[in-house]
Amino acid sequence: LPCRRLPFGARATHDEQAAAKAAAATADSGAPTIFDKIINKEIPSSIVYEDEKVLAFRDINPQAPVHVLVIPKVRDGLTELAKAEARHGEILGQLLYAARIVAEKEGILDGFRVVINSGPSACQSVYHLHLHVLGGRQMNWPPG
Ligand code: TR5
Repeated sequence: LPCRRLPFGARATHDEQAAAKAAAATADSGAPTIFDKIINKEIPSSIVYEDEKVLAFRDINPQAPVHVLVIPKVRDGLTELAKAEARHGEILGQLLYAARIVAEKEGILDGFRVVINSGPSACQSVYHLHLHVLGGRQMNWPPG
C-alpha cells in the first residue's frame, strides 16, 4: 500500500489519496541524504540540542506542536533501524537518551512519543536513522 502523508490535523481527501498513491515509496539506496547537509550546516535547521555524537532539530513538516528529529552525526550504516547491528548499540542508546533531553528542553516530559519509521512500509522517507520526538498535544493510539 502507498504511504499516506497528511498535514497535522487534516483528513485525507480523494485527491490527496490519489497523490499519495502516485508517490512511490522511497527505498534505502545508501546514498547521502539531506540530513548530511543539515549536519554540515550547509542548509539551515532549527537546532534544539547538539553534542559530539547527536544532532536534534525541528522537523520541517511538524505533525505536532513539538516535532524534533534526533539523528546520529555519523550514519555509519544506520540508514534505517532495520540495518542496526550490535556495534550500533551505544549510539542507539545515546539517541534515545537525547530524545529525553529534547523532551525536557521542550517542556513535554509529562507526555511525549518517540517514533522510528523503518522502511517503505513504515513511510520512512529519509534514509539516515532518525527518532521523531512528538508532543505538545494529546497523542492518540494506535498511530496510523
Ligand atoms: O518519513 P521519515 O520517518 O523518514 O521522516 C523524515 C522526516 O524528515 C519527515 O518528517 C520530514 O518532514 C523531515 N524533513 C525532511 C526534510 C527536512 C526535514 N526536517 C527538517 N528539515 C528538512 N529539510 C531542510 N529538508 C528535507 N527534505
